[in-house]
Amino acid sequence: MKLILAIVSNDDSSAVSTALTKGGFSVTRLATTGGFLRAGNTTIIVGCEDEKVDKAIELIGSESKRRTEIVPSTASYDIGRYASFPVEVQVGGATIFVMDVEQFIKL
Ligand code: 2BA
Repeated sequence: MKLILAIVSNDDSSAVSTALTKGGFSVTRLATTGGFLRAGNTTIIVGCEDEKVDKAIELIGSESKRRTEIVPSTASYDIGRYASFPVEVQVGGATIFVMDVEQFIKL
C-alpha cells in the first residue's frame, strides 16, 4: 500500500478531490501553507493499493496541471486614472510524494 501526499493550489483542490472520489479513492484534504510564499495551499492525502498509484496521479494531474491564465490587472496613473489590461499568470501545478505504508489500521 502507498500513501500519496499531493500539494495543490486551493483553487484546484475541490476539483482534484472530486475527481479522486469519483475514481473510487478515499481522500483527506488538509489546509496547509507553503513555506516559501507563505500562502495557503491544500495537501491531499490518499491511501491506496500500489497498482492504483498511477491512476491517482493521473487524476490529480488532470485537475491541477500548471497552466497559463489571462487575468485582468490595473495600473494607476499619477493623474488619478486607472487602466485595466490583461496579464498572463501561471496557476495550478502539483507537488506529489508517494510513500510506502508499513501498516494501515482502521479501529
Ligand atoms: P512549487 O515547487 O510548485 O511548490 C508549491 C508548494 O508545494 C510549496 O509552496 C510547498 O508548500 C510545497 N512543496 C514543494 N516542494 C516541496 C518539498 N520538497 N517539500 C515539502 N513541500 C514542498 P511554497 O513553499 O510556498 O513555494 C511556492 C513556489 O515558490 C514553489 O512552487 C517554487 O516555484 C518556489 N519556491 C519554493 N521554494 C523556493 C526557494 N527556496 N527558492 C526559490 N523558489 C522557491
